[in-house]
Formats: sequence, C-alpha cells, structure tokens
Amino acid sequence: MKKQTSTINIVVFGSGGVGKTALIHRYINSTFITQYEPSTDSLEHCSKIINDVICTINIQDTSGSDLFETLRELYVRSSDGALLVCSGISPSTLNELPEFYNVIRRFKSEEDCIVVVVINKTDLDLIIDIKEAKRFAESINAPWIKTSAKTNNNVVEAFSILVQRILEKNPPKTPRKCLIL
Ligand SMILES: Nc1nc2c(ncn2[C@@H]2O[C@H](COP(=O)(O)OP(=O)(O)O)[C@@H](O)[C@H]2O)c(=O)[nH]1
Ligand SMILES: [Mg+2]
Repeated sequence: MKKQTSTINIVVFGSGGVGKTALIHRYINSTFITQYEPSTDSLEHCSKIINDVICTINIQDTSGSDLFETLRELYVRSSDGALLVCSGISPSTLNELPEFYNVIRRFKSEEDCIVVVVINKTDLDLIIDIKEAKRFAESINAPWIKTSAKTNNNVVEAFSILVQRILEKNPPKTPRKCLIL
C-alpha cells in the first residue's frame, strides 16, 4: 500500500538567542551551530516519516528584524503550527512567550492554534521556573518539552509532537490510484 503524504508548514517563534536556529539545524542537519547570527529569517525544508506519513516539512526560522511585524503575519498565516521557544537560562524569554502566542491568535482561532512550548538550553543549569512554563503551556492548551539543541535532547521529539498534532487536525492525503485507460 502506498504511504500517505502531507506537506506541513511550521513557524518557530521566540526571543533572540533562545536557540531557534540551532534547534532547526539540529533537526534538519543533525549538527549544532555555535555561532550566533541574530538575523536569520530563512525557510528550511526536510522530509521525515512521522506516524507512517511521508511529511514534507517547511520550517520558517524567525528573527527580530525591522520587517518582523509584517513578516510575522505572513509566517503565521502560512503556517499549520508553531514552536514557541524560550531559553531555560533566561526567564525574560519565558515571559515573552505570551506575546508570540498572541500574534498567532490574531490570525487564528483558539482551536486552530497548534503550538508546542519548548524550553531549550536544558543542558545548562536552569534558571527559569519550570512550573511557570508548565502553567503557561496549560493555559494555551499546549504540550511543553525540555530540549537541548547542543546535546540533541528531545529535539526530534519537539518537532514530532508538533507534526503529530498538525496531522491530527489535518489528516494526510491518501494517494489516488492511477487509472490508465
Ligand atoms: N548550551 C546551549 N547553547 C545553545 C543551545 N541552543 C542554542 N545555543 C546557543 O545559543 C546561541 C543562540 O542560538 P541561536 O539558535 O542562534 O538563537 P536564535 O536567535 O533563537 O536563533 C548560539 O550561540 C547557540 O550555539 C542549547 O540547547 N544549549
Ligand atoms: Mg536565529
């Protein structure tokens, strides 16, 4: 039987320096980037088999460029779901997550907001209050996960949980049988 296919668009939001680009690189290229390039707004692509579905995944990396407001709207409108990333060693980045969530809510209804809260840099000594992160995730009905782009802890899982939730909402297409007359 032919496998089902799905094209999935993800946007990764979070304050500068939390590890958005590093998480995407780790997921796609299995490598860790150590240099910090704040203005990355690139669109990355990969193919993964998740829940037995062949997924073409487009991942929009984001930054705080001047064009951010306009771009954010574009990214949210064309996305199926989002990772909201904060850094485990920076409480202010957790406090800023509701702002990113509200941007998504401006363009999507509550039930169309498919989000996973990611606490990154958990290879370091954590400063943020995990209970607070949990409370925020529960308040928006989202799962939360601790990751490290550096050690590769839970990176695949973070993206997979998001993709699985997207697939639940948007069931994949079954390939049509080709009929040759
Ligand atoms: N220790 C540690 N450093 C990380 C982790 N993720 C990213 N970094 C570092 O944090 C800095 C900012 O990461 P980057 O992905 O560019 O942040 P972005 O602005 O959110 O895209 C870089 O120097 C990364 O090497 C992580 O999980 N653990
Ligand atoms: Mg970046």
